[in-house]
Amino acid sequence: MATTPPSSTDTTSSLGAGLIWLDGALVPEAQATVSVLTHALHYGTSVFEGIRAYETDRGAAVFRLREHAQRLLDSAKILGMKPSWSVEAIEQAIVETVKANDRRSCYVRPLIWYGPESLGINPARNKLHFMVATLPWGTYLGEEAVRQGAKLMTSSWRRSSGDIMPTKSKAGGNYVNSVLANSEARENGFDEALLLDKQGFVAEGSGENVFFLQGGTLYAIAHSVNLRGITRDTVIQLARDLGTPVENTMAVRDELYTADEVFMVGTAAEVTPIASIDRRPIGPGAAGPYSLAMRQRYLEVVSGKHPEYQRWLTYVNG
Ligand code: PPE
Repeated sequence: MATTPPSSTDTTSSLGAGLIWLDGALVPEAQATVSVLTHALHYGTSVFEGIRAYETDRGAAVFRLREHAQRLLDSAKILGMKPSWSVEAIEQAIVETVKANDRRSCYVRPLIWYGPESLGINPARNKLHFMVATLPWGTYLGEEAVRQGAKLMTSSWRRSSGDIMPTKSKAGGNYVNSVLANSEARENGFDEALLLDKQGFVAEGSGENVFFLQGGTLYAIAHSVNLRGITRDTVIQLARDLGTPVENTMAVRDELYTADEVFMVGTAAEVTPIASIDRRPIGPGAAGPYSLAMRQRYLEVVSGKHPEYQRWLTYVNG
């Protein structure tokens, strides 16, 4: 039966990304397409970042750009990729893309991936490509989850261990683990998944790091399989500057059940209070006061309201 092949634009839905940086040029979203034989599409051989730019009094500012650009290159290095882009070139592409789309605030998604030069597992002959997209993106787990606290479910999927997947790399393939855990939680009526390691220690959310408050001390879940969270680092510094004692810790899930408060952090999730885990209310079963205050503080800092944290902001208009 003769069929008409769809044109590339028929299969491209618009996410409102506008102009996308693709290998050195800004192209409209509908034209920023790749071959179906792209190595990364078959084997997950890509590395990415999630960054946010926020509206400030001086126009859009990218939050902690250097740390994100450096982590992108670290992720590539872990996979054995040899990108030719410097950290400065990556930063510049990001700033240019935010500027070109005249964004006041947005989510920024850079991606480095192996192209279609050969099919088969070994990527030695595949070229690396680099793109940056900027998207309008609101609260990650929904407005209600932020206001009332999100409902977490311990996932039946365990966090990949470091001897199976390179979990410090933000590699596309690693995210199958997160997709499975998050989908399971959503299909069961929860907002987000909490992943444990094989021994039952709390690792992280499908896309967030975890904190809990107990007796006035803030505990930052520390687990070597977790992504080195930039928001986690930000929140630790903000908490210490506010005089809250902070400790890095491993924890099992029942320590979270009985905590005074639990919250999750990430570039997309920002600071999201947790109301319940596995249907057990955390504290009063609503967003806790410390979590809400930290969320507020974080949103002020990222939008340039506190001069002492200006070093974390890159203003796209200079
Ligand atoms: N753990 C994981 C597994 C993770 O994906 C993220 C970010 C974090 C922790 C927090 O890291 P940081 O953003 O540096 O504070 N998750 C990104 C992807 C979200 C998505 O849906 O895609 C993000 O928040 O941008």
